[in-house]
Amino acid sequence: MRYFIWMVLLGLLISACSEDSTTDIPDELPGNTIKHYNPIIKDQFTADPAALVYQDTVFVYTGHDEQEINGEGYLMNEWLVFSSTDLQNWTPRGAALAVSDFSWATRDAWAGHCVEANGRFYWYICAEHKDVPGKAIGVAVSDHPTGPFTDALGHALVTNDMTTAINSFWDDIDPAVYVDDDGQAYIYWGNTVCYYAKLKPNMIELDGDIHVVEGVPNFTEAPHIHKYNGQYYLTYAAGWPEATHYSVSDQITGPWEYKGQFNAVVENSPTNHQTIIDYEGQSYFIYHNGSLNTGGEYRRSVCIDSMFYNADGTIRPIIQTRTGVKSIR
Ligand code: FUB
Repeated sequence: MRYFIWMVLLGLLISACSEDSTTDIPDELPGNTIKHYNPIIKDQFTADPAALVYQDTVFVYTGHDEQEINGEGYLMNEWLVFSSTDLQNWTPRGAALAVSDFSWATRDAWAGHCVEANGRFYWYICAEHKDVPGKAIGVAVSDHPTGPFTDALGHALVTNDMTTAINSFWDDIDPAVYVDDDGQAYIYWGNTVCYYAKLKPNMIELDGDIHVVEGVPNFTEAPHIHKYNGQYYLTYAAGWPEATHYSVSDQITGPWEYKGQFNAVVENSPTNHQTIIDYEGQSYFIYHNGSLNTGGEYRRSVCIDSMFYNADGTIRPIIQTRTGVKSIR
C-alpha cells in the first residue's frame, strides 16, 4: 500500500514538472491574479533589446530569433520594434529593418541600437559583410522612431579590417551609441575586445581613431553606456554563460573603474544582452532570456525588470521576475 501511494505521488510530481516545462507562461498563476508580464513579447522570439525613450513612449528595438525548435545557430534576418507607455502592454510596430535593407550585408541581424539625434532616428546594426569577411556595423536612418528606415550610407560604418586588436571575424558586433549632453555622440561595440569611437555630428561617420576600452574585465560583448548622477556606466556581458557586469567613469572615454556583476546568468540562455532606461522617475533593465515555451539559446525573449542604485551609486543586483514591472499608469 505504502509503495502504491509513493508511486502515485511520484507520478503526480512528474506530470506537474513536465506540464510546467511544456506549457507556455500563463498570464495568471492558478489560484491568484498575479499576471506574468515577462517576457514582454509572447508570440514571437525576440533578443538583444535596445530601448529609446522618446516623448512619452518607450520604444524597444529587438532582433528576431527565427530558429526552429532544436535548430542550431542564430537565424536572424530582421529587427523588430515594439512600443509601450505603461511598460506592461507592448504594441508591435513591425519589422522596421531587415538585413536585405543593407546592400552590403548577407545575413545575421544581430544586436543593434537606435538613438535620436538632431530630430532623426539612427539605428546602428550588425550584420555579416558580403565582401569583407566577418561582421560589420551599419547605420539606418528615419524621421520617425518606428521607421521607415533606410541605409544611411550604402556601405558599412565599421568593417572587420578596421579593427585589429584581435584576429576575429566577430569583434565588430553589438553597437551601442550614447549622445552626451553636449550633443557629442560615441559608438561602443565589440566582442572579446571593447572598442569605441567618436561619431561626427552627422551621426553616420566615425570622427577620428577607433580606441580599445580598458577597465572592463572579462568583457564578452553587449557594451551599453548610460549616465546616472553625473557618472558614466559602461555595462556589458561578461564571461560565458554571460552575466552583466559594469564599470564607471567620470568621463565617457574613461578611465573605467570596474564595479562587478549586477545581473546573473539568465534562464535558459547563455547570452545576456541589456539596455537601461529611465522612464517617469524609475530605472529599468531590459534584457533577454530563454524562458518562453520552446525557448532557448537561439529562441530568446525580451524581459523588463526594475533597476535600483545604492546611495554610493553602485547598482543593486537585478531581480529577474516573471511578473515584470508594475504598470506606471
Ligand atoms: O543575437 C546575436 C548575438 O548574441 C548578439 O549580437 C549578442 O549580443 C548575443 O546576444
